[in-house]
Amino acid sequence: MNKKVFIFDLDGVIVDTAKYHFLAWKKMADSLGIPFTHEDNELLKGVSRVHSLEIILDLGNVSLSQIEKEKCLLQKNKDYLAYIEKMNESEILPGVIRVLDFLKEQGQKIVLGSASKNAKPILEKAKVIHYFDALVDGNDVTNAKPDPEVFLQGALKVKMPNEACVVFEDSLAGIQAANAAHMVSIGIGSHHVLHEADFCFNDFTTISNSFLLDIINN
Ligand code: B16
Ligand code: MG
Repeated sequence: MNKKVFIFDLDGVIVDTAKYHFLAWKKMADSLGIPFTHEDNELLKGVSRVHSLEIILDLGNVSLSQIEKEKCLLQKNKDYLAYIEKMNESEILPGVIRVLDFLKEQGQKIVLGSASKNAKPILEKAKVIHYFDALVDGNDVTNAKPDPEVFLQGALKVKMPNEACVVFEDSLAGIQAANAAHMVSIGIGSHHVLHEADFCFNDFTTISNSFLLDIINN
């Protein structure tokens, strides 16, 4: 049996936490008088917490001292974690469990590659942490996507070559990171946004077992 490593991004791939990031950032933006829309929130997908704050401040043409920024980041994460606290497995995106089960049955490695520093508690809340052979998250990396570091570390953790890795991602920066790592990139979401992906699906319900077998065997 051929063995591949399937690296899953978290937010927007396994669970839809973007709505909670939005609510927490929106509260902060409101407090600073910065207009912040759902469309603006799209700019933050796959982007680190610190960089997300910079993007929002730029949107509002607001500048803050380092101490004020730290305070905003702490409060935003506190508000975000309050939403995560109430999360459960009902928030896993459609088709994800079927694909995880199929890959496990096929003896494939499963790794997390996320920019989030909250990845572990989210996987625990969603009751999917047992599927993973290794986790790489925002606490482990110094260079954010589109830098390939997060995925390269994932391959290293399971001692497999980069060329044997397949990445599921919902952000363009994540697809670019997978391509830069010479891994197969599979976009989850709009083809229009994820046009640099090797393959693209609207969601996991449209990924067939035969497609996965082709990936495993090629
Ligand atoms: P945290 P992913 C990313 O996770 C999110 O897409 C992005 O919106 C968020 O700002 C980033 O994690 C950092 O998250 O504040 O929890 O550390 O998509 O790479 O799994
Ligand atoms: Mg994501």
